[in-house]
Amino acid sequence: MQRRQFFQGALAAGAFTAAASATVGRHALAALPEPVLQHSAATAAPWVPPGVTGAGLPYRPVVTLNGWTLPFRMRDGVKEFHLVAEPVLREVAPGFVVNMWGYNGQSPGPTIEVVEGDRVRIFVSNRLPEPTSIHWHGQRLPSGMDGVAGINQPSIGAGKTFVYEFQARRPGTFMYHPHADEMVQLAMGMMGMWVTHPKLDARGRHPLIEAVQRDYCFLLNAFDVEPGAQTPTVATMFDFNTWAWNSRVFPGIDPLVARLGDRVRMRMGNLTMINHPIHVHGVEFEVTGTDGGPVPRSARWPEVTVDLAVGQMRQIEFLADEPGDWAVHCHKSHHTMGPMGHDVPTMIGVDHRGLVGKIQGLAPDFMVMGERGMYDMKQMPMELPPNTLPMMAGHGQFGPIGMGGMLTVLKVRANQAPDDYRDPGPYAFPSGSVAFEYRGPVPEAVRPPSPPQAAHGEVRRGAQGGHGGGAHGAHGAAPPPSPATPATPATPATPATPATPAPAAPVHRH
Ligand SMILES: [Cu+2]
Repeated sequence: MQRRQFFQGALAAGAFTAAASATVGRHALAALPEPVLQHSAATAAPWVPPGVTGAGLPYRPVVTLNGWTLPFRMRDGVKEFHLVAEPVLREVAPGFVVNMWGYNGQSPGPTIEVVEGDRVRIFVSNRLPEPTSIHWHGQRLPSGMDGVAGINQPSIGAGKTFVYEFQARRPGTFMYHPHADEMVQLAMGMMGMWVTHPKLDARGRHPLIEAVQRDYCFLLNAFDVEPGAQTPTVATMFDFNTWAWNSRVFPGIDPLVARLGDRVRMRMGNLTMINHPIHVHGVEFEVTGTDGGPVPRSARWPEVTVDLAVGQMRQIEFLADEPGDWAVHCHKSHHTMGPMGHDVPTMIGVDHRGLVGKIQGLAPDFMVMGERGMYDMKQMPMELPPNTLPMMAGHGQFGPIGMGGMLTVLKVRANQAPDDYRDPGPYAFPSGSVAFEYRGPVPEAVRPPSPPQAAHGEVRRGAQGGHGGGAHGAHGAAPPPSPATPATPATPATPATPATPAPAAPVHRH
């Protein structure tokens, strides 16, 4: 594959961790645009198209979390893109690389950004070992462009290239993915986002779509990668162990950075097999759009969590008016864990001191959950199999972070420059503004009295509705039975008698 530096100008916006190796080659004037490939999993600079943009006016490009935007070329007023479906090697987090299928060098594929009204032509080359197709989720288009193999078109055989062409008729957040051997191809990471920016009125406005200062997008996806393995198990239906945003897991997910006072949009799509309640700390947001389009203003309400069902997209917006570091995560606690947190037996309350060492003598890989929970595992120097992550891998300025998976940090800073997406580092908390340890005396907790059975260590036998006879009672002269003594009914005829005396029953103490 030929690669040449080309879109230097677009990337010169500069303030970025890694520039996309965006290139266009010598076939730029040939029938097929040479595919642009990406070799980095870092968040690429927002891509501003050079020169004419077809139907579109200038727009604020999106930032794809740990992803990039696919450059196009203009040809006779049509925006031409070239997607290549191919096996890729995706770094899911530092030290964890997975064999995936994706587009143009990465999973997910690049984001496609166009403007409402644009005429778009997408060449799709299949370098997979099996047929594929692309469905343009949510788009208004001619039926023959909808991409369901068998229904709308023949599948794209291995080695073949198909052409899709349609007009981007409505603005919004969309996605693309195969509709051919879906179980395998989605489980392997084949998906991407599509953003159609709105056409604005003469004053540069849209009645339902706000101008924002930061516009982030990402897909929710999941993989089942056996610890130590490198290829996902594609038959898995629910029991995934790698819960990802754009095929990355925390701490591999870049932060969402905002300047204090910025209006921020997040566009999210769910292509896993289960719903994800995405929770944003620190601010309230509104859902301003779905795959169906912008939400009418009268139908918006404040939220701090939005549930993304399978196959749904949600576009949320908020004012970043609270400086600090704020977690953004899926609220399903299993989805903020790394691969090594699954299939661990519950050992809370079990005293297994000394047990691990003995068992490790026989099975060196043996681990158990701590008897005080799993928090300690974050500090435990565990030897992991190669190519996996511990269940909780992150480290913050106050110590280990008890989360992984679908998590990142919204970093709101007063001194972040406009359009600067660089990670500003940990928040400098104003002195006296962080929760702290209390070191004074702690009063004894006042607890409600325990039930009589436990309190007295005495179990009344045969007590029934206040008629309990002394003959059956456990008398004070006898040693009190242990709390474990079963409350055996005196007669077989009253098995349902509760062990706890009715309120009227006298307590016999002689
Ligand atoms: Cu989730």
